[in-house]
Amino acid sequence: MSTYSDLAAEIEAEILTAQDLAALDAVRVSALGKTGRISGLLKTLGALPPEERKATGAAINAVRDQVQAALDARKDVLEAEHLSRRLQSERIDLSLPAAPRARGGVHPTMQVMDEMVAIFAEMGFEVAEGPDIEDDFHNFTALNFPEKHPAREMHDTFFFNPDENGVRKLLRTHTSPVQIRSMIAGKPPFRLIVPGRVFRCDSDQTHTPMFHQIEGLVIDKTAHMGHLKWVFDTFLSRFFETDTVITQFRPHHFPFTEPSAEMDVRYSRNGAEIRIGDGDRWMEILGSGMVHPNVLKACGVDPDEYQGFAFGMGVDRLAMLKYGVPDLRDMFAADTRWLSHYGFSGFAAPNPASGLS
Ligand code: 2NL
Repeated sequence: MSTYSDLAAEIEAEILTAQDLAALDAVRVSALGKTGRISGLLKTLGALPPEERKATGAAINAVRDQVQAALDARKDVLEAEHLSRRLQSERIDLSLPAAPRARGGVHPTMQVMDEMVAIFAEMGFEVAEGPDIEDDFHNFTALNFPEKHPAREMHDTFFFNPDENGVRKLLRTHTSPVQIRSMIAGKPPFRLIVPGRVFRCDSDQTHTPMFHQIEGLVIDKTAHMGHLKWVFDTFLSRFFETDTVITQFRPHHFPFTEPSAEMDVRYSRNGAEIRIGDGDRWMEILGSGMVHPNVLKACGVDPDEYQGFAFGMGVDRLAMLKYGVPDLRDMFAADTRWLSHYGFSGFAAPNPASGLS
């Protein structure tokens, strides 16, 4: 019996001097492990006379329980010490300034697009959006493109491979399919503004295969080009923040409008600096016209009852003009230094009152 209490005292002393969890575990293995000292004692039971086994076994088990309890208690102490050491060493000094984190910004093109949409929305235009992947009907046929129009051919349009029925989907070449879908789905009058990505198989110093457009559509009983001129004079003076916008229509041709016109705006140039609102040069700014009766018919709108105007302009070029970016390729280069110079905080929401500036 006294051998057992000596052993228990010896093991308990080891437990109390174990300075960390690893040392404590080594004591546990040497006492209670398969080949440990207490397990060794249990193995000697078999050699004892049967009448002694019960009492001896109970005594050994009591030592084992005592050792286990001492191990558990020491473990609690060591764990608590370990935790408080970590809390000390990993303490965060909340008075230190936080390290600046890399933050995303909004690309100038998207900011300009949002700002343009905000100006039109304030004039009463509804914003409509649609898919990038389109079909021949919505991108061309409904817009009065003749069957053999060159814009349908490979050099201008990205076509997908034909499906099992021989139907080729395409990447929309303008945002007009969205107006087509809106007219088919709704009832006139329509006042729509349609911002979005468009795609053309074209890539050089002044063309990228993906670019951004905003198109507008007004269909009512008496809407005419005079209204369009007011809309644009108002839009341009807000967008370029000047009261002296002068515009002109110049005859043009689009399959989807009749008559068609491009609109130019007066500007001055001083070296690299371009100013809208004064000077004696004309800059082409958008395409427009009265919606062709065939387009209205294709959308279930009666051209004897309704008429209206439509327009389209490139957002990327307007963004370059507004922010004085000289090279279109910079707009698409994804150079983060350039973006942090021209980009805007995600919180800088544009609005018609103050724009972005
Ligand atoms: C340009 C020319 C234009 C339109 C787009 C349009 C849409 C429908 C019906 C008629 Cl659904 N027209 N859109 C009209 C005239 C010009 O864009 O040069 N864009 C950059």
